[in-house]
Amino acid sequence: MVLTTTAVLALVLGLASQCLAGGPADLLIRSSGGNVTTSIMYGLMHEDINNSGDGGIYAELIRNRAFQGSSKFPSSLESWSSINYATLTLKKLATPLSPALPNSLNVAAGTAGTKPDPKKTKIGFANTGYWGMDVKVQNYTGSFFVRGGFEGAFTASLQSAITGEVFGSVEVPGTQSVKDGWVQRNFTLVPARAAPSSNNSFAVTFDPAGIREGSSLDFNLISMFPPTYKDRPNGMRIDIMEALAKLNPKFLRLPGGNMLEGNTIDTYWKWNETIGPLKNRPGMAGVWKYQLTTGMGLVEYMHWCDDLNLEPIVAVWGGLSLDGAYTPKSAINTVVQYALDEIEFLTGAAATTKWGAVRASILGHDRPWRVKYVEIGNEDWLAGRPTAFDSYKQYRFQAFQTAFAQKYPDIQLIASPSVFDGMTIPAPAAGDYHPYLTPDEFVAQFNKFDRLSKNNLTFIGEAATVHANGGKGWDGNLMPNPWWAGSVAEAIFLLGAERNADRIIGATYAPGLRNLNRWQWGMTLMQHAADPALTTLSTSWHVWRLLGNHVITKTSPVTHTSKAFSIGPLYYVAGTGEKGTNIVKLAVYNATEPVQVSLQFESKNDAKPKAARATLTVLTGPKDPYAVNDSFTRVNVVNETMSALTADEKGLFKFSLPPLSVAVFETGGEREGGR
Ligand SMILES: *[C@@H]1O[C@H](CO)[C@@H](O)[C@H](O)[C@H]1NC(C)=O
Ligand SMILES: *[C@@H]1O[C@H](CO)[C@@H](O)[C@H](O)[C@H]1NC(C)=O
Ligand SMILES: *[C@@H]1O[C@H](CO)[C@@H](O)[C@H](O)[C@H]1NC(C)=O
Ligand SMILES: *[C@@H]1O[C@H](CO)[C@@H](O)[C@H](O)[C@H]1NC(C)=O
Ligand SMILES: *[C@@H]1O[C@H](CO)[C@@H](O)[C@H](O)[C@H]1NC(C)=O
Ligand SMILES: *[C@@H]1O[C@H](CO)[C@@H](O)[C@H](O)[C@H]1NC(C)=O
Ligand SMILES: *[C@@H]1O[C@H](CO)[C@@H](O)[C@H](O)[C@H]1NC(C)=O
Ligand SMILES: CC(=O)N[C@H]1CO[C@H](CO)[C@@H](O)[C@@H]1O
Ligand SMILES: CC(=O)N[C@H]1CO[C@H](CO)[C@@H](O)[C@@H]1O
Ligand SMILES: CC(=O)N[C@H]1CO[C@H](CO)[C@@H](O)[C@@H]1O
Repeated sequence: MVLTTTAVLALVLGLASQCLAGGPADLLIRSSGGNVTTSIMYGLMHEDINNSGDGGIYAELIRNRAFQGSSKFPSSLESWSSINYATLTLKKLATPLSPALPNSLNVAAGTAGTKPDPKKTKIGFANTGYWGMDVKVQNYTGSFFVRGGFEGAFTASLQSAITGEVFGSVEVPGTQSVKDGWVQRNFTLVPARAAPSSNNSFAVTFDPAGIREGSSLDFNLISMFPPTYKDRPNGMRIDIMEALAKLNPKFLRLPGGNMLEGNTIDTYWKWNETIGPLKNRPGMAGVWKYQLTTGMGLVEYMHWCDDLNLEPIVAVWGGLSLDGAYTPKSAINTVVQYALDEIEFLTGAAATTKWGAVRASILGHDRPWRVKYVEIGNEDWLAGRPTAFDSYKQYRFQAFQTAFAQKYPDIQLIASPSVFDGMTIPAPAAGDYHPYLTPDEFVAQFNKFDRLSKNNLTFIGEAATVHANGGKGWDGNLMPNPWWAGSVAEAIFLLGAERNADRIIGATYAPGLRNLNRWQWGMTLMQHAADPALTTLSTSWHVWRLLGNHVITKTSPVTHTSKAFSIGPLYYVAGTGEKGTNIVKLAVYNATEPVQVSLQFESKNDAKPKAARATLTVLTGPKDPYAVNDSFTRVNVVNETMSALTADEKGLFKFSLPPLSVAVFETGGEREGGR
């Protein structure tokens, strides 16, 4: 960032604040006016990109656990290897485990010509996981299906992928002889000691002499989980969920963006194929170059909402795929019905609705969820434009709106384009705006939403700074990581959204997560690998966390008496919080000197405002605004300081904010701060 001409501005500013010292406040927070906010301003969005789902927040350790495939990503033995010269073959049996999982692994003793280790009697297969597996002294809950008569026991173990050292193992009883039948074998494995690194693998071995039918055994759905967040079976990784919880999010946009659309018109995210037992889930061709297990399905997303107390923003398929194909008008009602069924599956009464009954039978209980927000599609202005977008404007969105108004009139619908993408959104629906910008562009959008009319409710379902100032395009100069100047610019954009939080439903960074071993998209809130010690929180994580942890429920108008503050270098929003506190969020951009701030709360009556206390939390970054938290080293370049402030006898709070900083000022509580 170049800060040449701003030196002059800072000089002027310095003078201005000196003039004001002891005088009236630069910022006067009004006691009346303002708007009630949606109170769900900060939330989450998840897309299975770069193994952020499978191999990411979804805690499954075994990669390619059920040999799922598609025409785009054919079924394979990727991530599996043979132990002691066993012959591993991918098979499509006449009696598969289930119609959803037609492929399985056939394991036979090594064929003639190979040289099994004479000291070893057991053969088997090993899995390397998603670039390793974290091994600690804790419960690993596993299961596999096996077909074929066998006497003896299987050994399930966790071992080093480098030295072969075994950290823990468990004996799993063999199968009864069930001709052509599949038998599930469950186990709990507790390693005797922790592994020194995460470069470990999981293995299943057995003595081939125990095979009673033919000369081989078949295996499928080989799965193993470490302890999960809130102990959910088929659940989420604890460290990642904890880092997300610290953001104090209020909503989850699910199940993703491009992933919902799918690559082709018949390979969209089919909610009905992501529910129920894992053996009934075929998986799908992902849109980010890998097959998805869909182990993290619709219900798992809802559990995620339950566990973090999030408002689900359920995106339903809108009849568009990434190749630009879209559903013709004559068939749109089928697509609408499919979405209505999904909402009925989530919210319908078990006793009186078809899909509510399916939910009850799958989950074993009949509690329906409450869904207040439904988004129709994802970025319908983008793929296949202009004709696909025309179809959305002409009949696709309308068909959903008519049907939902009839069946679910209380649900707030969100169109996937926003008014800024060139769609007139028919009220009361909202639009979805996805800015991926440079820092300067974000800062320039500080007052973008001031001009939104009440009828143009907007959701910011994705946002991130992706290029340095002057950068453009998706293929060249994307930044490799969030960086401080970009994160500050995001803050300023968010303050602009919060100023208008009666018209902005909420905002979320995207994408949120990425596996460091599949670095496809630089900008993510958090990065992770198999080893939880490598989970890295970006500069943006720190900024979004600070802003998200001070919830404004009603905005307060602010008047500024210093002309220099009209638009930059200081940006701010004020309001009252959940507990009646006064909150002012501030950020400084493009200044070379610290900005002196004095702020005051307007008194309702003429009584002399009493002295009050507040806490000021300030985030600053490294000297180099392009420095990032180094992936794999967990270096945190964001510094947080908290200080206690006391107002002077006139009720003025005075403080200084460094260049490129983000701050939250919050008064002590009810009746404090001169209210
Ligand atoms: C809501 O906020 C906007 C922008 O600050 C303001 O113009 C408007 O008067 C406010 N509305 C109410 C009802 O206070
Ligand atoms: C694990 O170690 C093996 C053997 O040294 C190496 O080939 C592999 O790349 C390592 N895997 C990871 C994820 O580090
Ligand atoms: C494994 O789970 C059991 C049962 O919940 C529990 O008693 C035990 O402490 C756990 N073991 C470890 C190592 O966490
Ligand atoms: C294995 O565990 C699953 C999930 O908890 C359970 O549904 C199944 O009945 C168990 N199978 C056996 C054979 O114990
Ligand atoms: C899920 O729904 C889609 C769309 O109606 C349908 O094509 C598909 O066959 C369904 N899948 C299953 C397993 O019923
Ligand atoms: C920041 O300062 C630079 C250099 O003066 C200027 O080009 C840029 O427009 C400024 N950005 C904003 C958002 O004010
Ligand atoms: C963080 O800020 C405090 C207060 O200004 C300072 O004492 C400390 O050295 C800073 N830490 C880092 C890592 O910059
Ligand atoms: C830009 C835009 O689409 N604005 C819309 C805001 O809402 C009103 C009322 O629904 C529309 O008439 C505008 O077109
Ligand atoms: C599957 C895939 O596209 N993975 C990408 C993840 O990111 C790395 C690093 O940019 C790429 O090399 C991979 O191709
Ligand atoms: C990749 C990168 O920029 N890493 C930086 C992370 O932060 C430390 C401390 O500021 C720097 O030394 C690294 O260069």
